Amino acid sequence: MKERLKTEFLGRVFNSPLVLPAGIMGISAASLQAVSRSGAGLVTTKSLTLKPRTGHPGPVTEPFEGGLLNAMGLCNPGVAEGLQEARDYLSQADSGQGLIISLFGTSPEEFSGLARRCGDLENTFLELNLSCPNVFDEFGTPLAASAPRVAEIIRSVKTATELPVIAKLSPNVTDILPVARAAEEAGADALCLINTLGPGLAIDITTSRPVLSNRYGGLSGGCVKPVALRLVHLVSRTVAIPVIGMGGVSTWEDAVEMIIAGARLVGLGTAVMDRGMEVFTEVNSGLAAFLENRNYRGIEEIPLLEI
Ligand code: RRO
Repeated sequence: MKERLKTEFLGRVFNSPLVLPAGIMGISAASLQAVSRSGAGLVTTKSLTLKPRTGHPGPVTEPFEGGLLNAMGLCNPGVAEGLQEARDYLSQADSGQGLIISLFGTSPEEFSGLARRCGDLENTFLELNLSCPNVFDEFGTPLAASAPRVAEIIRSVKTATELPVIAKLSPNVTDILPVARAAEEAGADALCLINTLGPGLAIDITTSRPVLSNRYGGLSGGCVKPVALRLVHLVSRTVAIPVIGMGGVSTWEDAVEMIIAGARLVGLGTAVMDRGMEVFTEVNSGLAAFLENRNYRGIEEIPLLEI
């Protein structure tokens, strides 16, 4: 792995600033390991719930020009099996390969209970998914819409774990800054943004019905990149904790944009679904060449956006 790509995050040094976000190839240790081998510095599990969930019936995805609509519906094997896969992953990971376990709950007690289940893990970060846009019917508005709720959940999780806590925020709010500040004040160690945008609607013109079984789904891919860049910029200049930036990144140039906007690590999600996990190798190569051409020793020397 190229020396210049090594990136510090919350006191550890990873092989690359690139991250596999929650929801893509994050169910098994084998797939997480394969993505690490392709060059991701950190990989994230699918968001885990107390009990296994099958998710929504198909169709759960619909591509469109510029992006992808998804309403997977939080399908996951449940925290017990998810943690077994996490342990298998960790048993083979080197110190430059990080793991983020994503957790989804509906209350402070549920989140802290999930966090407690991760108690025996080392070298792991916990992500609190406060922002799934696809389970309105079951759970209502995502928690990340409310700064006080976000603070309550983070405080509760911080009492239950020593592991660093990352709050995954939603772009689907009028003002993300009060939520980001509340998360930081409550003790979040880092923020991750953005979850998918919308939700949106795709229509089947032959049936006059929604394409997705859930009717609506979150948007990801190239079309959301400008929104992600703006929010990462606003949040990263407002809080002192690091921000993991994601949303529409698929090339090394996109990754550099995200870093200039203020991201400390950069997620590639929909790009992996479009181009396979080799996208990490390609983006790492481009990023390393960029750093070398500019004589930057690492991504932290890339000048940040000042507006
Ligand atoms: O599983 C999903 O439908 C899903 C989740 Br949990 C999420 O956080 N974001 C998303 O776009 N889809």
